[in-house]
Amino acid sequence: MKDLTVTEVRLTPILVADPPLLNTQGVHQPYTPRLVVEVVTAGGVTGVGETYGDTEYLETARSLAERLPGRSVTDLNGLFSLIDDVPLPGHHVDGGVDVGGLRGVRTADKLRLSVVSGFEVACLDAMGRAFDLPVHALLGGKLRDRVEYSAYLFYRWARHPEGVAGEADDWGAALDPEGIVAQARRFVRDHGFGSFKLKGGVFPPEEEIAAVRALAAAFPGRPLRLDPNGAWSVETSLEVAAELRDVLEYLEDPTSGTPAMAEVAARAGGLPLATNMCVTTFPEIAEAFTTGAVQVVLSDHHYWGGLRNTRHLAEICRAFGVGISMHSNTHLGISLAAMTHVAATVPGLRHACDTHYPWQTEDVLTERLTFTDGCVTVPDGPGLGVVLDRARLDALHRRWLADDGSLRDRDDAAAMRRADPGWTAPAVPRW
Ligand code: GKR
Ligand code: MG
Repeated sequence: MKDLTVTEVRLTPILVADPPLLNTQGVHQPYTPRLVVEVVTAGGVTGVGETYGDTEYLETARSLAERLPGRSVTDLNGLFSLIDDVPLPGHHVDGGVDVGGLRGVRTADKLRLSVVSGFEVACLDAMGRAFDLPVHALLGGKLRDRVEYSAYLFYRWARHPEGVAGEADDWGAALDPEGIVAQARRFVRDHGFGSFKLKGGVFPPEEEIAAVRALAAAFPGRPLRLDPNGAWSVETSLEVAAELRDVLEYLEDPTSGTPAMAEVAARAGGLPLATNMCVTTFPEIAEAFTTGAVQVVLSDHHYWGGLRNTRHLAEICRAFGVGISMHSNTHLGISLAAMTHVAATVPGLRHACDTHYPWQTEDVLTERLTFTDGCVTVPDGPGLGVVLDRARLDALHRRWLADDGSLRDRDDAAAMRRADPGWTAPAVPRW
């Protein structure tokens, strides 16, 4: 058997091109930080993982990386003990830090677990390569051969603000119902998506209701979701729920905080609520599930500490009769592969997963993953089934090195201030 002892961990922070997608906090920066984790073993096998790349993640990852050599890549449980001893970046405290706005508190747990996830995925990839097994086999085996994703629609500008360097694309602006429907049609043409999620919280709710209605008219009977990232009050959420109940699969994080979500859920006339904001760690589950605040949890395997924890979460959801699907943020193919492997193993996955991937024209893989009929075929090759393109990785790392620091931490509000100097991200629901 190959020697699975870790001899080296390579961390490569990168900046990835991102289009000017709008959300309630602001707009995406032209480049978003991600971190690629490589775990090298004595037997010559290397595994890759990907996670958030902002400075605090990178610093925490560096401390964890120092502790890994000499341990086995099979010691996945040990990663969680190791991370507990890792010092948190300066401003973090164990209880959590208020990151401002509707995003609320970012807990130390979430930071640690997001870092662990990149290492866990890299270790699973290394194990899979060493044993000649796909990651889904290491997770107990796939239950499906394809994982369905939804088209992730965004209001967007045609280009980044004047004076901001960024990559051009040919999508044009989408700022009204016609623009959103045109965007959806392109996603269907290029990737075959069969369900649609609109990122809301950008315009007054009546405009976003009109956009969802236009999607329903253009794609009758297709599952639709609207996600304003907590930008609405309870009353506004209820008004939107009443307007769109007949066409929505679910309403995602209409309002902010578990008690407010519970109030909306109780009065939304049976329209399910989904979240990737009020249930993001295990300690948050009890309140949300016992108060009926959410009917679908969107797991981000990064927040949750990796693929095995995502499966634990899925089991807890199953026990409570709560649905499960996947959340995404700007990410590359390593994370899409990881999401696909774990999603393939989760029983009762009834909602298409989210992905930003089609918005990312750059990647660090020799071959990008593709969507057919909106689905990714579950890779059956060893490990994640993806191959790192070192030249691409180096190029995106050089971009990170060349940055003066202003893009190394994602800040949608700061990016918006380049267009609107008076902009501040809302701290309370906007509508
Ligand atoms: O990329 O603008 C965005 C999204 O708003 C992202 O930051 C969210 O985390 O996609 C996410 C969501 O579903 O809330
Ligand atoms: Mg969401």
